[in-house]
Amino acid sequence: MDILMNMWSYFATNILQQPAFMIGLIVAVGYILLKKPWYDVIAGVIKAIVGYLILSVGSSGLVSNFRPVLVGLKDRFNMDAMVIDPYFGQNAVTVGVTEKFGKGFGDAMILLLIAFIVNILLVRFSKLTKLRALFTTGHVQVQQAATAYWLIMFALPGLLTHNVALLVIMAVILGAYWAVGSNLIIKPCQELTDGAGISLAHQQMFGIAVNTWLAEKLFGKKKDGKEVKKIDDIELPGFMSIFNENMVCTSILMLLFFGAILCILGRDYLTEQGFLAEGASMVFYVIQTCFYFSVYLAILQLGVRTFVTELTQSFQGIADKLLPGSVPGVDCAVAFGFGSANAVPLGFLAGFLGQIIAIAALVVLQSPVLVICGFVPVFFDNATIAIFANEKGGIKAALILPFISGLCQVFGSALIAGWVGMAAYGGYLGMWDWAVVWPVMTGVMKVLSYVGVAIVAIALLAIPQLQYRADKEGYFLMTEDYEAYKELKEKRAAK
Ligand code: ASC
Repeated sequence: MDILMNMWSYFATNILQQPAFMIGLIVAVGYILLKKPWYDVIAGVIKAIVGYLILSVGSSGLVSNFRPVLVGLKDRFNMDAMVIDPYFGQNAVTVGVTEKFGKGFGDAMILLLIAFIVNILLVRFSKLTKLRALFTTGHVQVQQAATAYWLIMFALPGLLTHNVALLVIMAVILGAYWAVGSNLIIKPCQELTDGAGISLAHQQMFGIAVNTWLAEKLFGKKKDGKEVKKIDDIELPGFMSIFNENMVCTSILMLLFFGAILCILGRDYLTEQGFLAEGASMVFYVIQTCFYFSVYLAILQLGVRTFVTELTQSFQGIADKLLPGSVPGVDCAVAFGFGSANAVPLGFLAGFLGQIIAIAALVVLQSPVLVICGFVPVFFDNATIAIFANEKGGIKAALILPFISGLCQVFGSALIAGWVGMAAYGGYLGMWDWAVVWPVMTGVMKVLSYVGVAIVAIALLAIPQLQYRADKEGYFLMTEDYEAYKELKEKRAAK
């Protein structure tokens, strides 16, 4: 048993929680199943791992550069507030879970393994479950397992003394959430990437589904058949035309935005914290810091281009032999390699505006829980939502929907984190699904106990059934043969 536990722990730490190696493993298995020569397998695996590591350099560069800037506001003004950010959320669980529930953090990692197995099984039996997507984003799974661990223990305190039952219930709910969420957005992902055969497995999957739907319903093609104006269709006149270039647009917007925040933080604070060297030029420090935003975005997009092709091709082996008709779910930053590049800074700024207004409302209403924007939700959620919203509803959708999403992130997080007691430990995950969907699921389970668990599980698993019913002919075709699916769609449109 010990040997097994050690093997699991080694696998979990080095592969399952490290998306680059998880993707590498998937590519290896896929190519081996496709009977590729060994040297092609090695080349593919290396490209996939290096590509994913490049993506991680981009996304962690963004996180480590810009998170302290936002969190700095809290220190600078001595605010007693909770930060909505996955890393702060995970930290709150690590610090608080023993005090609050008398449990260690270790169980959350066992929960991760069982939930992942639930995800694989649900996809393996896709004929029955209609689920087609496998979650591969390990670092996100760790953060979610930690938060789910807390939320479910809060909802079902009677289970605290029944370890096995507790873990099984958690794993079923979390594993179903992963499989159902990632499956839910296969169609918009296939449309965005023109059939790359991937979905997203992150923290705003329901958020993407809801906002894509709203974008189409509220802002989509009008009855007169006129196409909506997407971000890239807009030709800006005169000097404004420089904004059409993504790198220029992002750099200028970030210079205005983060430049203002850096100035508010002030030279003294920045030097004190070690961001700015003693005696260095503040002007050039601000310019360089803000331009790094575009640098990391460019790196991130290079990473996406490097590994997505390998993953798409190799996954065919897994989809043919092991998990029929399935696709891998990957990091939301992959969306930044597709669609309109300018949707990224615009969605971010619209979401930020929403969050700031929501925070001001919490202050005015004297809410017992105050919130500080975390960089990860405000950027990665809202930029991703803007990309999908722009595809269906154009620029208006790409601005308005992330704005509303910013409101949801703050209000939803304040509500749930205050209620379950996580706010007292300084952080909550704060991403869209965890600010909107999980609070509802937690509420249902808290009020109805085991009946609530059954309702949540059944409701989740019913979603893919409804999706399948809505398009029986196209449902599996869109993952198995996207070209044929497009023909089917054209035929339908012609009718
Ligand atoms: C998260 C998280 C990150 C980012 C990254 C985006 O939720 O924990 O580090 O989003 O995955 O690429």
